[in-house]
Amino acid sequence: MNHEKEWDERREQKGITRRDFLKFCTVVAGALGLDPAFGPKIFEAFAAGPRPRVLWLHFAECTGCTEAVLRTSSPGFADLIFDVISLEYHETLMAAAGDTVEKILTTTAQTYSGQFFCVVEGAIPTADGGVYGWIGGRTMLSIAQEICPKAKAIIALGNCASYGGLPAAWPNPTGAAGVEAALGTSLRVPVVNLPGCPPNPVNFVGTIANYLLKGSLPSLDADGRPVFAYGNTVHSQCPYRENESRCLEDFGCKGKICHNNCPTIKFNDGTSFPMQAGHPCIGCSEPDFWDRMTPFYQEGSDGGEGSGSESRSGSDD
Ligand code: FSX
Ligand code: F3S
Repeated sequence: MNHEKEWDERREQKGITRRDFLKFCTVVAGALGLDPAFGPKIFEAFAAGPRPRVLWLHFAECTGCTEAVLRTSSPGFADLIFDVISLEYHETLMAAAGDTVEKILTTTAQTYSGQFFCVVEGAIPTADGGVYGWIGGRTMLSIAQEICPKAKAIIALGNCASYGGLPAAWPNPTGAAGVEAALGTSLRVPVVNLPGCPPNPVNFVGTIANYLLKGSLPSLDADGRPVFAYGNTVHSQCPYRENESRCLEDFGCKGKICHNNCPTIKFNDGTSFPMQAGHPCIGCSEPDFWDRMTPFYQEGSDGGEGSGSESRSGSDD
């Protein structure tokens, strides 16, 4: 059976219509800054196959990045995402555990060396030889040192994998660091950082789509983030710029110094984003955000009752 037919059947078994998938591809095209007319091209790129192989590693984290991918509204966003990649290893989603799956990780990395994407979630504890983080009797550091250099490219998913995130907050006794910092300058594999706590799954799929469409990784900013998603500040895309009753700057919003596309792509199938729900931006897409962006909240200039109170009630647009 050819790939497109097999893919079509699998999609239909999951109750995802061609139309659903096309709609999703149009959202991805929008995230990539492409005209919506590119939606069908992305659709074709995913359908043409083969699906890119992915080994997905979990290190020091809250697993919110995977949860962000899984806990989304219908049509099954997670199904859509996991339909565009061939997921060979993912500790949260695998039913099996123990020696058998550990073997899958090492043998797949060996067999497909240079051909798979390695998605990393979570920071890597590096202090004292990495003794502060273990999985299956090995340090997270040694797993990363074995698997990551064999990848075609590494996608650091979330702020923890990108820059250390919460585990690296001061005083960082475990020496937690993002993938690039933990593996050092000897790492020859390109790393795409997709920060956010959690990151937007659309930007993850956009990165893969960019690769399938152009055969290359997206262009990155100075902090290793794709320009298509992180090229502008949150504030510059925020619909509440001119609306004092909704703007949350007085309450500590970091939208002016944080780069991400939350207001345009939104979360949960385009439903909402933090400021729309009345929550200030906490700057979670920037390096060292726990040290640089805290306190996340501040009392409003009128003691908390004036500016922004309408949005804090959770009212919609
Ligand atoms: Fe970090 Fe992700 Fe925040 Fe949590 O895997 S970016 S703490 S949402 O889970 O790593
Ligand atoms: Fe939006 Fe006001 Fe924050 S315009 S990004 S809520 S500062």
